Amino acid sequence: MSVEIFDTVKGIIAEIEASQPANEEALEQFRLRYVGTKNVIKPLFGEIKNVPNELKKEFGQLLNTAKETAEAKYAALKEQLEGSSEDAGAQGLDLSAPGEPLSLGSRHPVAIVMNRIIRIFERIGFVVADEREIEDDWHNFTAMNTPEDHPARDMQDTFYLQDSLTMLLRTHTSSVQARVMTSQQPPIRIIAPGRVYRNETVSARSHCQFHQVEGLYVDENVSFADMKQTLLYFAREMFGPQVSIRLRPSYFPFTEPSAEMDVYLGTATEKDYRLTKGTGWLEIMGCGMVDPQVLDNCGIDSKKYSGFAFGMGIERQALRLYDIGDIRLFFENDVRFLRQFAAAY
Ligand code: 2U9
Repeated sequence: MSVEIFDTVKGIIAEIEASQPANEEALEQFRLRYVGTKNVIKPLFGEIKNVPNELKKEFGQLLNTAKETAEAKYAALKEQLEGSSEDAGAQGLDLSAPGEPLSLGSRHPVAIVMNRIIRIFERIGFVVADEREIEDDWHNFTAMNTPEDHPARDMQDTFYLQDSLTMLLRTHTSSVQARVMTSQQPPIRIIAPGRVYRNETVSARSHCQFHQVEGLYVDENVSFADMKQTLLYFAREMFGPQVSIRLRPSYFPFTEPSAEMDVYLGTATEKDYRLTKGTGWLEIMGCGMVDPQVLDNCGIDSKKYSGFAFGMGIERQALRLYDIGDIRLFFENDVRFLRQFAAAY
């Protein structure tokens, strides 16, 4: 019996010490329970008579401690709560006032264009592949048929990591496809959107960082005709069902044959005339059949499989779409510029 009653009082002291009433109502509950005329400590004084004589003194002291702890804590809490509302009042704060409304953000124009391109390819089964921006030169260059003496590897073009001859900031998202091809076998149908870096002087027309979307399709019997139809579908989804496309011969180290794709927008509007320099044709991407050597480099049997690939720069498209005159605006993140773009995705 005596041990139990000691534990009860100790439990009350612990409860008092742990209480943290956050407002006046909770403080009043605290007062009623531990300090008021019907507090939980008072009736325990009546128990002194039941405690063995040799423990009476200790029990009495414990009860006094409980009482004093409750009173001291109540006084401190009261001062704290009153003080904080007085402080707020003194500073002219109205704690009951509603908060500042949060304004909705808007998507970055580069993200809007990139997401639109991604959605178009996702609808025909392409899957987004996401990878690292710091790459090794094998995935960025060697696998992509860009040998060690190729000018694209020059210090002027590529940001190498300090003191490293092999680690760099990727110069294109092709390294993503190289990583996918070395880790899985066809069928492969991916798009690789992302930021890339080139060591170029920043101006209104070019920047040391920009975004690309590249695509890759590898399977048995993939032909140039498959590529042409896929890219025609893309052009019509992006620019409208009336557009046509043309492919002009080009060169990339990783595709053979290679082509540039133009979209025919016409010259009906003044903007179309200006964008296409009066020709009606707008250049939008590079493409080609994946060079069999690139497939072999990545461990895919080029006798069994073939594929096509394409790549486009996003900033260039966004500049045209929104009639923006300076690429640097995309990277300054001035909200007066950014807040002008609203999009559902
Ligand atoms: C693999 C094989 C081939 C990706 C391709 C282009 C053509 C292209 C440029 C457009 C403007 C880059 O943003 S830009 O500067 N890209 O013209 N890119 S084919 O070819 C690949 C990719 C991965 C494994």
